[in-house]
Amino acid sequence: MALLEILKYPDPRLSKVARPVSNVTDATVQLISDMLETMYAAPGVGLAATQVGVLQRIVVLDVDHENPRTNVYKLVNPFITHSEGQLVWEEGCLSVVDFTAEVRRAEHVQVVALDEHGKERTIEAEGLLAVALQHEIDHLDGKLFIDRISRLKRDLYTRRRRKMLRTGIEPSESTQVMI
Ligand code: GNR
Ligand code: NI
Repeated sequence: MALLEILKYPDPRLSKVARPVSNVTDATVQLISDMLETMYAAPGVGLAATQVGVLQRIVVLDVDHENPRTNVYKLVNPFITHSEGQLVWEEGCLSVVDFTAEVRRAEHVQVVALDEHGKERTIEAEGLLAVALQHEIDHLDGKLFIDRISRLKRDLYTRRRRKMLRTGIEPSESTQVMI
């Protein structure tokens, strides 16, 4: 069991496309276990392998933190097979610190993936699970939720983040833009 380091924007590794897992091995099972520990410790409702610097198509999710570990998804090579409707959800990301924004996504998705035994599974999702699945699969394709908001909002965030990294000082509340 190990906690993994979560990469933060603007780490260039977050923009890489992850490769499919060809065989689900003991190493895959170990990575999934470490990713789950890291996700719960953060805490977050999902985590993609890309966020811990592993460019393999692996995602873990648990959107029910009231009853942790009862509805855990361990997904290998997940892909969206059907999506329907639209919604707008206020998203955050463990790799995008101190920022949330509304993002438009599909309302319902069907996702097919392998589980930790290499068995194919189909998931029908709506609400937060649907949003989180789309958010995590985006990570595997090198995309962050800030790539899905207006350029104005993204630029305000990326400038604030770069300034923070340069100076080590958080801008005051009044200059923070959380829209
Ligand atoms: O913990 C998380 N919460 C969240 C809230 C709304 C939309 C997406 C997410 S995913 C995020 C964890 C994360 O960054 N996963 O990649
Ligand atoms: Ni994220």
